[in-house]
Amino acid sequence: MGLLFAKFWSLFSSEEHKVIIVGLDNAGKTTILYQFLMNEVVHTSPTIGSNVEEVLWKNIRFIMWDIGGQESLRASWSTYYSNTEFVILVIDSTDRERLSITKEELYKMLAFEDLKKSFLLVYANKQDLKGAMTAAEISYQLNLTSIKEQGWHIQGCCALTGEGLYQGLDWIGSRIKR
Ligand SMILES: Nc1nc2c(ncn2[C@@H]2O[C@H](COP(=O)(O)OP(=O)(O)O)[C@@H](O)[C@H]2O)c(=O)[nH]1
Ligand SMILES: [Mg+2]
Repeated sequence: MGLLFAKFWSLFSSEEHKVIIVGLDNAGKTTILYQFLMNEVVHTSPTIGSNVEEVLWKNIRFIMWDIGGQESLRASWSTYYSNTEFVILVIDSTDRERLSITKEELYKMLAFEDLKKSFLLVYANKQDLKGAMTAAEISYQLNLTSIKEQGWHIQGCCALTGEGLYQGLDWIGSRIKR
């Protein structure tokens, strides 16, 4: 009953929060987006280069863009930035070689005017795999403490089981003024 009412109520609360999910290819972005949808499925429309879905979490309505991470697509990330409240950066925690590329892309992204007021959630994904870097290690490698303009948070997770994903969403929820 409570859930039904929450769903009903959300139909009237029109406020949407735009989220973009970025990261290199194979990081786990699409897996994460579809884990969120198992919670509340509203709408699906795959497009070339990105997936966009509406996700309802604790009465908060998110529009989440899962943006392709292949090298050829990264240049177009900036076309998704306007009105973005939250950036979710997904990292394959076993991919040590490409962490520096992620770092480069991250700081390029944060320099955009459109993202100056957004919040950054970093998912240190694939924590289930042997040899995965910890969230603390990734935070250090990415030099997250140097980020002053945007509020940020890092969360270890496993997209396959969903572990850690909702702690991340809870942090996002805590940044929303209501
Ligand atoms: N072991 C493990 N594999 C994962 C995890 N998350 C994603 N994967 C796998 O990594 C591959 C890439 O995932 P995908 O979501 O397509 O990555 P994307 O390119 O960032 O969208 C797939 O084979 C996933 O099943 C995880 O937490 N643990
Ligand atoms: Mg994908």
